Amino acid sequence: MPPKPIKILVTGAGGQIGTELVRALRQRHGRDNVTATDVVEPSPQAMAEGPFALLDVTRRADVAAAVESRRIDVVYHLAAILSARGEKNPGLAWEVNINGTFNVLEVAREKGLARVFCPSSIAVFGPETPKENTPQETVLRPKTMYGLTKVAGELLGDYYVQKHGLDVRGCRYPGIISHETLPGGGTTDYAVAIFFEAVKNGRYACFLRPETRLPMMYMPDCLKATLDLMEADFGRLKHHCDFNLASMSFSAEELAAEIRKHIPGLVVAYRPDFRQAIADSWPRTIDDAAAREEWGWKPAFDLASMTADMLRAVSDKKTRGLLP
Ligand code: NAD
Ligand code: AKB
Repeated sequence: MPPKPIKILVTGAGGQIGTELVRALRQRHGRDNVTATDVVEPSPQAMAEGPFALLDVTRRADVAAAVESRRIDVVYHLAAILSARGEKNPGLAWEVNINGTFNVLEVAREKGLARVFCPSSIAVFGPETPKENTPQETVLRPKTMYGLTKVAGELLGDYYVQKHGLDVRGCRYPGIISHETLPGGGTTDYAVAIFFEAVKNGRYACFLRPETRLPMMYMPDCLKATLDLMEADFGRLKHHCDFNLASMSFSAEELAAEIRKHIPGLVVAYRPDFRQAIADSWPRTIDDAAAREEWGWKPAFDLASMTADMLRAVSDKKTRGLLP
């Protein structure tokens, strides 16, 4: 008998990471074994790619019903309100990030799910954290609502591992750079927007100062990290929900200079807004030795290869008339 297929549910699947993670999971596990869910309906194209259900993670009974009716084994819980949007609406960030995550973990415990993925973020760090080579174990005193909900999410996930024997895993993603779905209201979003504006108009107004350096990662590495962590041998993991994860770090002006190697005329103006204070509170570089040791993490892309690939993909969208 062939092994029973794993049934997967993804929350927040219409977002920047979810759109591409759902595709990667469907390639691995089969189209109909991966249900994408979100509080908003996706594009008709995404709808046509496989099963979708509307699901608000703040409604625990609905989460339980979706898991039950679709006989779900594994949840990738991506629904969240990110840093900049969270500062504009802290109540919503609390509701979705804290109560939504609690609901997903409670349902996972009640239904005896095999595994849950709850991503965290470099937003768990704050101004008192060492900024260079930020250690795995360090001060977690973030100054944003998003950051504090992510600290709580890590602690909650670890609590379910220790207290209930639930297999919960997560890593602290840096800013994710991608070209399929635009980011949903974070502080690192400039590093995506600059590519689209460079290709469309040859100019970009950046909301961070030129010297602001942040940890970033290209989407193919983000997907690889997620899948590798979820497929790692549980017995090898000493950490569970809080793995530091690194790939590249660059400042806004270094990114602009790299893009200028391909688009020499790019003009960038710097007009810092409220997101500057958030960026200033985050690390510049990350020590991800625990992820490397415990599940073999190794990124493939650096600034030069990511930039070349992003420009190829965004220019291709322009040629096909698909730019947003
Ligand atoms: P995103 O903002 O692009 O997508 C989040 C999705 O959640 C959206 O589609 C939104 O509609 C949905 N959502 C919001 N409220 C909901 C609710 N009540 N119920 C169900 N869905 C709801 O976010 P993303 O960038 O794809 O991030 C996914 C996860 O990765 C989040 O946990 C985020 O904190 C984490 N993360 C992302 C980054 C990044 O740079 N993208 C970096 C660090 C961590
Ligand atoms: C944000 O900027 O809020 C996210 C993140 C780093 O968590 N991209």
